[in-house]
Amino acid sequence: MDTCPTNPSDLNEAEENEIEVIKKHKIELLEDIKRLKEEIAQVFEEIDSFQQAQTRKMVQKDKDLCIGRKKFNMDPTKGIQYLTEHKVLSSNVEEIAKFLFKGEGLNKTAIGDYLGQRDPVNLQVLQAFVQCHQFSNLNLVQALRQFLWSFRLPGEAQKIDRMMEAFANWYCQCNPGVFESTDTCYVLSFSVIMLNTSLHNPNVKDKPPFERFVSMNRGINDGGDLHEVLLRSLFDSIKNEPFSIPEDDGNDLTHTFFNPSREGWLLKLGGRVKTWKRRWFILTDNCLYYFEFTTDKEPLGIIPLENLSVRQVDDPKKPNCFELFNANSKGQKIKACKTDGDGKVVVGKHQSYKISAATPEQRDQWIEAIRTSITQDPFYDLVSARKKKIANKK
Ligand code: 4IP
Repeated sequence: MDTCPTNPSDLNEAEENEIEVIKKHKIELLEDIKRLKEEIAQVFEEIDSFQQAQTRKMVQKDKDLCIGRKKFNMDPTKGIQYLTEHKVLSSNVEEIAKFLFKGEGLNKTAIGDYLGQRDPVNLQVLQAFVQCHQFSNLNLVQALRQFLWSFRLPGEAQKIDRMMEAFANWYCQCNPGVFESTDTCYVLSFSVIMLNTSLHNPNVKDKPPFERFVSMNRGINDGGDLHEVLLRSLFDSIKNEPFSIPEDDGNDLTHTFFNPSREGWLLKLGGRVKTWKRRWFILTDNCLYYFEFTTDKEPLGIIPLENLSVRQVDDPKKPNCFELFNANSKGQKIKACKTDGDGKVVVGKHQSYKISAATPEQRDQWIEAIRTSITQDPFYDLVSARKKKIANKK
């Protein structure tokens, strides 16, 4: 039915009402839109500030990570402490181990130092770190290549012992049945490292043939011999390609691990007559030699380092001093020989050797090199102790 009004004034009123209603709706709609816009703006603002906070957090985390790495490289324990305190790392040992295993921006000497420490947490991290390596179906040399590349083996015998023990344990778990025991794997690992040195260190003139490598490893498999095919493959692998060792300080394993050597001018204090003499020192084969001139063939003195200790000392007259001393038998003369004024070789008269270096850095480098040299013997002792253990199982 047609509902159009017939009266024009009625029509206007109806129209006006309708217009009013439309206007009201429009106003409401505009208000709704305005409110919605405000809400959207607010949401965007919140998203923005959330993103900014996230970015700030990430930037802060990156900064903390960067600082933590630097600290770690200077002092590994302090570095890890910083990273956990700043929540870059949790204190979970697996997480710390993965961080070290990944090793981004970390100095491999510092990683080795951290892993070698005796603290219970470090020992747990060491276990977890070793288990980050995948050794299944790798022969011992392949596994050692991987392992020795992931950090720099410290010089201290006890640290090396712990690390190689952890390595041997994990290798045997990854490759059951290859060796009779972890001790076999441990001894063979050292044997392979020594072989690497003998074959590739230019200072070692007597290069061992395969037969010597076989005889070195007689009876190490819990009394039995290892299969020659296995030994041959390890021998050939090392002969064809030496271990690659991280070179944080420019040295490599073949030179520093077993045959540390160093030479340079130092001042030495006399034994009975306390005069300082400038001498050319050479550290090699676990002995310290000193010469009057660099070109001299015969040394003025030879000091075997066996059983000696070295430490930094102060002297009122000379800077950067260190001393070789006998920690076990104080007051006794150090076993050494020297050439006297008539050219005769006589025993030394020193209870300690006080030596002065040109700079604190050189002093520290000499101390470190001598220490590394001194730790050779306990290291060999470790292997022979393990061999004895195997022999006693027979
Ligand atoms: C000498 O002093 C030298 O310092 C010797 O050093 C030293 O022997 C002597 O020690 C000391 O008496 P003078 O030259 O002033 O006489 P070098 O051999 O390097 O020349 P050491 O044992 O340090 O080599 P004693 O202990 O022999 O007196």
